[in-house]
Amino acid sequence: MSDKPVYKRYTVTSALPYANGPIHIGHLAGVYVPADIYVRFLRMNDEDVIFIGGSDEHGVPITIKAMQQGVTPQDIVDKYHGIIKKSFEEFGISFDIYSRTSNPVHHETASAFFLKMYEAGQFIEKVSEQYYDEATRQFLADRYITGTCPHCGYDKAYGDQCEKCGTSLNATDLIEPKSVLSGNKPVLRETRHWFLPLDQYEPWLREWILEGHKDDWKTNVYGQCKSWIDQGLQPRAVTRDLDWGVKVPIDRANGKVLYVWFDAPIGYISATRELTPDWEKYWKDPETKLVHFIGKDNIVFHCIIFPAMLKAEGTYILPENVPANEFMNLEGDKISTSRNWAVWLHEYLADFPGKQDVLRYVLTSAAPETKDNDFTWKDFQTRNNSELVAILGNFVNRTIVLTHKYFEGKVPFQSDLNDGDIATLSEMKLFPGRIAQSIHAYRFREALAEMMNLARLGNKYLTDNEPWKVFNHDPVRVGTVLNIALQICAELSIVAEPFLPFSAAKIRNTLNLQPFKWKDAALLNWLSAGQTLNAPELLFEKIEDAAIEAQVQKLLFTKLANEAPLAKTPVKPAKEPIQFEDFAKMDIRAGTILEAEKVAKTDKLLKLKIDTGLDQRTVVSGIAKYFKPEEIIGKRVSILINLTPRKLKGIDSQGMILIAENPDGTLFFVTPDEDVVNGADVK
Ligand code: B3M
Ligand code: ZN
Repeated sequence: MSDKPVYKRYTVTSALPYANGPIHIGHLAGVYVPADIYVRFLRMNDEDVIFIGGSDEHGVPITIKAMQQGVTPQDIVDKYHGIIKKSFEEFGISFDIYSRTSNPVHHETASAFFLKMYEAGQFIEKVSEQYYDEATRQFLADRYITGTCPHCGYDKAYGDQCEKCGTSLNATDLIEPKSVLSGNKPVLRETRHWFLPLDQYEPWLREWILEGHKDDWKTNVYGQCKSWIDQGLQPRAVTRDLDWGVKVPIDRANGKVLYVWFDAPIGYISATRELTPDWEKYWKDPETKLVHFIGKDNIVFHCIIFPAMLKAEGTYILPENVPANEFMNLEGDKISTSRNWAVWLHEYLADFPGKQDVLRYVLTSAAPETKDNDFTWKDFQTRNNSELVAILGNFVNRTIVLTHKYFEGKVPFQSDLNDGDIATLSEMKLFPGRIAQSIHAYRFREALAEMMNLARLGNKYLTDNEPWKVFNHDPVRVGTVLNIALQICAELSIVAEPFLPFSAAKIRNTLNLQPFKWKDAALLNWLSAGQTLNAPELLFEKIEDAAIEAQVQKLLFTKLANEAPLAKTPVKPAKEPIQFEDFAKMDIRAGTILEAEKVAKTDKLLKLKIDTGLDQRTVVSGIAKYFKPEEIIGKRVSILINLTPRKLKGIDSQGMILIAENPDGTLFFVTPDEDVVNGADVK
């Protein structure tokens, strides 16, 4: 493959995260770090590239969260848009624009897009039956409805998708559907919606994807597309009965909005319009390469639905590639916002300030490029300590420190080269091309590994030449060695830039270099003799066991908190609150069962004689099914003694003994401790 791109410019998008929660390592590993590496690399190649991001501020998860918190959806998206945007900035995700779909320009763009398709007759208008909640008087779209997945039996599947098995669902597929709003079983009611007839695009999709992108799309992406297409595509509703979203711009659609997955990808276009008046060339010129970075759960939307929309609209280019990643798990478990099973970026930075590049490095080395992968804190520590610190940091630091020690911080002369020097210099030349090739092919793990191999080459060069042993008898030779080692540092500052932008800048600062272009990476003489260096800056530092244990501990607490309620059998919900006076009216005493016998002609009742400390009285209790009379004689009980006596089967019952009932129906006495005497007050 050649390094030379055939396109004039690039439009690179990254999935718009829902503004209903902060960002975690899964987002970063799957989408934003790879997209950022790609874009930084293209910029260093002087490509005309725009990098588009933004918050997805519509959709049911947002309105549900607002409802749960008693605030407006706008409050929710304002809050999380701010948090998300800040996290991206802190981690050096270098968007040209980070926009949001609640912006007016987006509403206009999405509206116009729909209208153009509508006027060209590209939707099917259909009255169909949808679930409706009679208690709250509204239709239940997508996540407003939950139930059991017909495919895997998971009982918390949503009306649009089962998160357990990943199947995309229609609400009417769910077994035992339930409204999220009222908890009631919804009813079916007729409502009018507009559908994108995806089935009509099938022949075109087959040709465009299954034939056209067989060799250049990742196998995971291609495979998912093929399976969608082979299963047969169905018309898909692009409108919803909701009041949060982009209003459907036709009169008869009063009160309906566009389906979030219709408007969100148009958000890429809106953001570009917001970025530049010259936006059209990034979306309409066939010499522009459009690349979508996404996670695997968004493949169908970016490879099938959005392209069908773009094709239908007619004036837009199509994605040239959609390098979707699989999922990053955390310590063996799927990352989950609702279970708080995640490493949140803002929390990471609070615990590891200044270590953005460490996380970028670890997430790229373990990126889920072809299959799901696991993030573990142990691995994080090892990669930091044995790779970043021991290889990259150590090499750069040794080189700079030795230069300060032997040559007063000035780049020494390169004199006669021996075979080892020549071999090293010619090897150095190969790295930029190899790394570029991997980046062009979206193989970022491989590209990063090559970058580290350059640092390894540097370390080996220093170790082979041992300048610290040579200086005494041959300072000129040491000058040559350190000159070459410094050139490797300079090369590293260039090729590390897409992956580790903060550290690359530190190396440049130390070497007193300006940012380079990628093509300069093959120069080999970035530093001239006599140039002054700055003092070394700390690139990476060892992460101690205690810091890692603290993170593992934090996750352990999360796990315990998640498991505790699951371990218990469901118990009865709490009753209405009462006042203390209500409780204080009850006179409960510790007592002992003296006699017990079955009440004739019933199988439920036992007649008990109880010593209450005040008297011996008769109580009739409905526990005969659970206790044999002979077994309970002598048992300690708690007894309510001031309950108005009542007659049961002709016997006066003068009180009630307290029983604890398990959710499975088994009964137990509420037994006072043995030191508690009969008649003691229970309160
Ligand atoms: N907000 C879904 C997600 O975060 C969605 C992506 C939209 S990209 C146009 O998985
Ligand atoms: Zn399922």
